[in-house]
Amino acid sequence: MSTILLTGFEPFDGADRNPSGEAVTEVARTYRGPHQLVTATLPVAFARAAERLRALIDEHTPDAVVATGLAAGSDRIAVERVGVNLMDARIPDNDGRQPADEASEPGGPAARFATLPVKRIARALDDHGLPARLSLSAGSYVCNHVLYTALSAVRGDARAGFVHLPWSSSCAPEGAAHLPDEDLARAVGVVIDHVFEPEESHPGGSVW
Ligand code: PCA
Repeated sequence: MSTILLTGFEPFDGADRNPSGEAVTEVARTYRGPHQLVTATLPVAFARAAERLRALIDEHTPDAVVATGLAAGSDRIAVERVGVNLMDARIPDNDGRQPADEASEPGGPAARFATLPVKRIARALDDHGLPARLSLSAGSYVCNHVLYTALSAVRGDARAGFVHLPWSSSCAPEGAAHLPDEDLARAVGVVIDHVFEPEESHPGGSVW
């Protein structure tokens, strides 16, 4: 049986909820296989998030890592294609740390491509009526750091990638784009159902 490590994040930036952690908790509650699912809610703190992720990978040796986070302002589910070796924070993390122009991993490659079948996943989301797009940047905050770290930490041919979620309807700030809570949980479920499928090769560009 394959093991998937699925993560979301705690709240940050003064919010009291984070839809990614909530969607992951909901999937953990309802998932019925066929894979073994290990779930975690990561702190929105550069050092501790990476440390926790590496510890989870050491402990469970997952065959795939699917990390999720909130992209406030987005109205679509964004399947990230690349993590960059950069920490450049617009706001302090939950430990008060605000790196500027620092490497995620000193000496590491400038970028690492996600190894999930990103086009296959974006299409699957679309097939399920969920608004999806491919994204060429996960930013330079804690989500990107987690994606870059996951791609560095997985063993052998294990896959890793990141999916950014919009706000959920129940916690979106006034005027912010959002999707129904159940759609976000459903989207995370669709993603994990397709992580081991072959990638689709067709022209796609950055927008689905
Ligand atoms: N989103 C932030 C960090 C945690 C989260 O849910 C980001 O996009 O980096």
